Amino acid sequence: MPFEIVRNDIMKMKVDAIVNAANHTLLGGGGVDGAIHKAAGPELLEACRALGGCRTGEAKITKGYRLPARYVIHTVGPVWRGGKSGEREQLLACYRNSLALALEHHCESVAFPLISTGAYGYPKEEAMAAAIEAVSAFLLENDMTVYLVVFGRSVFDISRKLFRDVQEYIDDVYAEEHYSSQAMRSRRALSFEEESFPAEDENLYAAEIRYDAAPMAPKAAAEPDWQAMVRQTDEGFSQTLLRLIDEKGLTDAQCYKRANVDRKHFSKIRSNPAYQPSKATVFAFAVSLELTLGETKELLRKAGFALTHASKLDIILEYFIRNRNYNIYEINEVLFQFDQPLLGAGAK
Ligand code: AR6
Repeated sequence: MPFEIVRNDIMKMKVDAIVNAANHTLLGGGGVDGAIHKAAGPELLEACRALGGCRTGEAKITKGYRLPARYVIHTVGPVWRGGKSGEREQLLACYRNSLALALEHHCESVAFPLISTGAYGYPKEEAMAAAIEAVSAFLLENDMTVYLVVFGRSVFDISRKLFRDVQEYIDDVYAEEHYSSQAMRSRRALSFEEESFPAEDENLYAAEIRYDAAPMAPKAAAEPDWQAMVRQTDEGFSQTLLRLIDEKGLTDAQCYKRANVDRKHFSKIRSNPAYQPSKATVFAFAVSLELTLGETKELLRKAGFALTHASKLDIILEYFIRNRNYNIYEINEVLFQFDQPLLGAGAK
């Protein structure tokens, strides 16, 4: 589970380190800072006194004392002054420096609050984007499980335009699905009455057929390689995945990191030709390999699934793949907002 966005109280996270949104003094305050000091006990304050404060963007570490976490990483986020005073760079530095300290202390899991988005006034949408950027860059180079912990649903405010676009897409596809199933029902009724389909009724299926025939990989003009095709038909999910990784010129590590899948999970897939992934895992690899919609359907089929417009998860993924947006963290933001399972992180 390399990166997960969770809705929780950071104090409840069972991780090696939690990050504190502190101030320059490191001597406690309100918000997350107040809650951490209260739960960790006076020993934390003692340890913080010895640190001599902390500058904006920097990070310092103490033990967790009475907290379940072994460590607290204290970082000082920027105060929002309109965005033209280097706030974004400072916020990115908070995440980078905190993660570097966690790595130095051999932490396998870290939980961050949305730094600066409370008392310091940083707009949540932009703070979330910066957090995602810093954490995902770090995870491309390092193995760690990182949680971004948001407090309450309204805090999780994804890019409004993206959200609106996805919502419109879902509405359109649902409408179309509804129309198709109505058409299907009337057609079934007809067939029951007449025992056969009138030819002119075929266009009732047009919408569905058009979807199924959507973008496939361009076909080569040359004779098909039948042996290769037969070989590919027999392939299971794992074999297909490994072949695609090679074809796309990726290493295994690049592929599973981009899929937000951890190494252990990937090696299970690798070593078991009969591995049965969840649908979300198949989508995670489709995104990491930047597959077309046609290729995605094929990979789903290998795992025993079909792309369906009856599922929001499928429609959302279809939206991103059609728009060739393969940013898994952005996709996960949207899935989170729509209460759908996230890709990679924690999925089978
Ligand atoms: N778990 C997860 N998130 C939380 C929790 C919690 N228990 N409590 C609050 N948040 P803030 P800042 C969210 O104000 O903006 C302190 O006084 C909260 O909704 O804690 O960096 C320090 O001493 C918000 O989205 O930190 C500093 O003086 C986010 O955590 C100053 O506040 C951060 O809110 C730092 O301000």
